[in-house]
Amino acid sequence: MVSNRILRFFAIDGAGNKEVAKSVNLVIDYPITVATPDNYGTINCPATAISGETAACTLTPNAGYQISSVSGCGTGTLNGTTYTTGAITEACTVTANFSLINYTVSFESNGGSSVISQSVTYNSNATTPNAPARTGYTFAGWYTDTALTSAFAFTTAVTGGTTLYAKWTTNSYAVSFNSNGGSSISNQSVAYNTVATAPTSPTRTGYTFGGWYTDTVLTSAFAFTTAVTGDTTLYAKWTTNSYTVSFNSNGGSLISNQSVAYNTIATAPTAPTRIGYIFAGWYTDTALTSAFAFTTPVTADTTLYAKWTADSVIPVKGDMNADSSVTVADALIALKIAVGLITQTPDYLQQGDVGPMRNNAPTADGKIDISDAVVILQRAVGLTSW
Ligand SMILES: [Ca+2]
Ligand SMILES: [Ca+2]
Repeated sequence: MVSNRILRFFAIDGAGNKEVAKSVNLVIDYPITVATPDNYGTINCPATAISGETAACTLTPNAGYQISSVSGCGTGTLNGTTYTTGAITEACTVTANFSLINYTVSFESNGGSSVISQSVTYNSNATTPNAPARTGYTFAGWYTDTALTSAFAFTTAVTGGTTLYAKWTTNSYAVSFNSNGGSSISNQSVAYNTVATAPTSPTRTGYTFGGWYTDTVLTSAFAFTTAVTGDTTLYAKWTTNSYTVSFNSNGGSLISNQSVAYNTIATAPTAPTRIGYIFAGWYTDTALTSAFAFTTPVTADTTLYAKWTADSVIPVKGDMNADSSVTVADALIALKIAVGLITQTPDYLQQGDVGPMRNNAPTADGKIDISDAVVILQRAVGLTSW
């Protein structure tokens, strides 16, 4: 609204008549002054304003400051940095105050535990927060870029809104191998959540490798497809080898094989028998020069050889078990040979071929059959003699 004063000029003649000759609008300009008491910014207003009109002023805060209040020259309005005064009807002053801006420093943990953002006054420092945590990773500092190439220094003054990004390095874990007496296996360094490589199986004399376990009592087998998430010790399992000890009787009675665990001892068997010979021990060589001691631990498949010395006593016919007498037991052996339960040997043939009876006399016929068993039985019970 304009409320200018109107100046009118009059002319008066000699008769006193007056006549309006001219009227002029007088425009009143009022001066506008500005005030920034805290000096944290400036105001730029028109120097004057026509009475009744408004004026637009531009406010410019210093770096890091913002407009906190502005008033004067009527009831003005602030829109952005432009302050529009009210209708000016007198000389007036526009006064502005400024305040420091607080900027938010926020933290993007990139998979780690969250970090609370900070409100930091312009040109002051953010506080170094406690390092975030992330399983399997080690915190490696805050960066100002998502590519993690520009490290942020907390001694750097904050001059704007800031987002910091956490950098992480993947932890590596040691996978070590306890061979439990076997050949040693090198440790492996394995990145978090990746797998170890199954090593070449260790070896151990007398034992067979039975896999890797995660526990000392060997109950939990380890799968090398399992991702490693911490230092890991694996334990080798072993099964004891068994070895066969076999006995070559060298013509004597058969002796059963023995299965003997590595590094334990075989059991000395009942001595074999051989018609016309006396057993003289077991040997490890066919030449019968190295006697075997049954106190010696077995560490491999072993064959033992019987040594025999000739018996000076002439064996009695019909004595099949070489005990120097003819009994029912001898007849039974002959019977078993006759029916195939026992293999006929030259010794058995020599001792046992006493039948059949011919002309009431024992008569060898080159084989052992039922008749021989009968004749030996007759001799055993005293029905015949020789
Ligand atoms: Ca006998
Ligand atoms: Ca016969």
